[in-house]
Amino acid sequence: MSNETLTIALSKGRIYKDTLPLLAAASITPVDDPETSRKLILDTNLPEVKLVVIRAADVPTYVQYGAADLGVSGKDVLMEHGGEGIYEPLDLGIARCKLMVAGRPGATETEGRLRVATKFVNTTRRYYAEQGRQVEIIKLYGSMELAPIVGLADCIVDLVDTGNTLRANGLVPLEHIADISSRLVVNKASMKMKSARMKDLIQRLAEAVDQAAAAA
Ligand code: PRT
Ligand code: MG
Repeated sequence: MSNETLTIALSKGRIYKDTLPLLAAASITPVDDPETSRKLILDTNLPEVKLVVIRAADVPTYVQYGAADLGVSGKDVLMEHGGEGIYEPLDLGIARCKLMVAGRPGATETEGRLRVATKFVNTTRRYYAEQGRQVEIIKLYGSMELAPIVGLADCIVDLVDTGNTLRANGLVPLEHIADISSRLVVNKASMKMKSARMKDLIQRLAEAVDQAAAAA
């Protein structure tokens, strides 16, 4: 996109919903609704600001390669991506949850090599490597909670918010890996090339986050 444009990458669902009020406080309102529109690039009230709406796991990649100048991404997704080519200037404090090991009570007390099902393969490998524990990691793309029930794995590494999903499946949280919230991420080259406008937008979003925190 043109050098005049600032492109912000977002995912549908909770990140979009929670980012909207922060954008509004920074005087940016989308013209189209991504939940109903089939457009992948959404116009905003500001002609020089566009939104691209993509899968959550793709946001860091768009920002890394400069296809988007900025993005909003869960810390879980950033930990898994690795953060190459990306700055993370601001914790937006939205879409909070915890990354946890979960399973049946006592599931991790096994003698043998632990089998861990997750979509967070890199983060899980790092977590157990730091503890010097040998585990077998089984990559899944969703519904991790099913894996211990059907004997595919001893435990899972997944996001937990209320804990209702775990409880409904007879599982409990066992180990806390990380507190998760969504972060503003920015492309390193955009930060240099479009410095003034990027800094202005980051500053406005930071103020919006402070106001939201003060109101909570
Ligand atoms: O759904 P899709 O495959 O398109 O992508 P996604 O799952 O990455 O997107 P989305 O919108 O579901 O999640 C986007 C981001 O929201 C995540 O990357 C997290 O940073 C954040 N977030 C916050 C959560 C949750 N809370 C959350 N509870 N993401 C997922 N969950 C899921 C969790 O995986 C589990 O299945 O909700 C379930 C647990 O919730 P509780 O309340 O029952 O504990
Ligand atoms: Mg999801």
